[in-house]
Amino acid sequence: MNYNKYLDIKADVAEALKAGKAVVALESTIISHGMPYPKNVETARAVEQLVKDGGAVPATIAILGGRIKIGLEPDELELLGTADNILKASRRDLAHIVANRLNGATTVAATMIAANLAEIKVFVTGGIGGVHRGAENTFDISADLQELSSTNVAVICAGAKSILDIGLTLEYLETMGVPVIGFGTDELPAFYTRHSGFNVDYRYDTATEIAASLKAKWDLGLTGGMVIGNPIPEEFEMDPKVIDGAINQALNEADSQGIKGKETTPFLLDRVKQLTGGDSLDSNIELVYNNARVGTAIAVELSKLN
Ligand code: PSU
Ligand code: MN
Repeated sequence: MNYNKYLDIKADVAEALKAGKAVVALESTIISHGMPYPKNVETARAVEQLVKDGGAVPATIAILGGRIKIGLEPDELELLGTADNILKASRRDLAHIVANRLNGATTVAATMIAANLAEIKVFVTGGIGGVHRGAENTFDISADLQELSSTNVAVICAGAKSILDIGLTLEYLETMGVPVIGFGTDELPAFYTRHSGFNVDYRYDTATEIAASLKAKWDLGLTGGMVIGNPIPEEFEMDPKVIDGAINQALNEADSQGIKGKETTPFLLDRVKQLTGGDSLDSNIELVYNNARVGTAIAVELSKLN
C-alpha cells in the first residue's frame, strides 16, 4: 500500500491495516491543549491500552517535525504533553506545519484528514467542536463540522460541550448531511452531562448496528463521517448547575477579553477546568475512556464487515 508521502505509519498500525484488522484513531489536541501534564500523557497512554484490550490497534495522530504521525512512540506522547511549541492544527494549519517541519496537535478535523489518508475509519475523541454561542455575530463555527460532511471517518465523542450552541450545531450537521447517532440514548450528550435536551437523529444500542450504518453510508457513496454521541457514565457525570455556571462565566470572560479565532475553544476549556477544579478533569478523563471502549467495539464490528 502506498500512503501519502507525508505520513509515517507506526509498524503495528501498518500491519493491522494491511491485515484488515480494527484500528482506532486518537487525536492529540486533547493531549497538548486539552489537559494538564501529567494527566494528559497518562490518559493518552491509558486510552491506547483500552483500545488494545478491546482488540484493536490504537493510532494516536499528531504532526512532529512536519511528519504526519499515525501512531506514536511513548516518548512522542510525552513530548506532545510537555513541549510548548506544539501548534493547534486544524485543516487550514496542516500545510503550514508540514511545509515548515513544525509540531502540531491535531484537532478533530485534522485527525479525520490524517486518519482518512491512512484509511482508518473510526476515531475516538472527547468532544467535537461546533457552532459557538453568538455565532450569528462572530461566525465562529468549528472546521470540525465541515470536515464531518466531507471526510469518511466516524467520530465517537461524548457529544458537544455547552460552550457551544448545541441546537445550532445539530442544525448545521443536518444541513451538511451528517448523521448524529446516540449510543444507548435519544439525546445528544452534553460532554460533562448525559443530557442536552436535544434529540439525536437515530438511537443505536449496539456497536453492530453502528457498524452496519457506517458500512451502508459509505457503500452508498455518501461521503462524510458520522457523529456517535456516547454519554458519560452516570457515576462520573457533573452537576449541570455547577458546569453551566462555570461555562457562563468562561463565556463572559472570553467576551470581555476579546478572545477570538483558534484561541476561543482552548480558552473556554481551560477556564471551565479552572473554575470547576479537578472535578471536570476527572469527568473528562472518564468520558474519554468510555468513548475508547465503545469506539473500539465499533471498529472491531466494522472490520468484520469489510
Ligand atoms: N471540545 C472539547 N475538547 C476538546 C476540543 C473540543 O470538549 O479538546 C478540541 C478538539 O480538538 C476539537 C477542537 O477538534 O477543540 C475544536 O477547536 P475549534 O473550535 O477551534 O475548531
Ligand atoms: Mn473557532
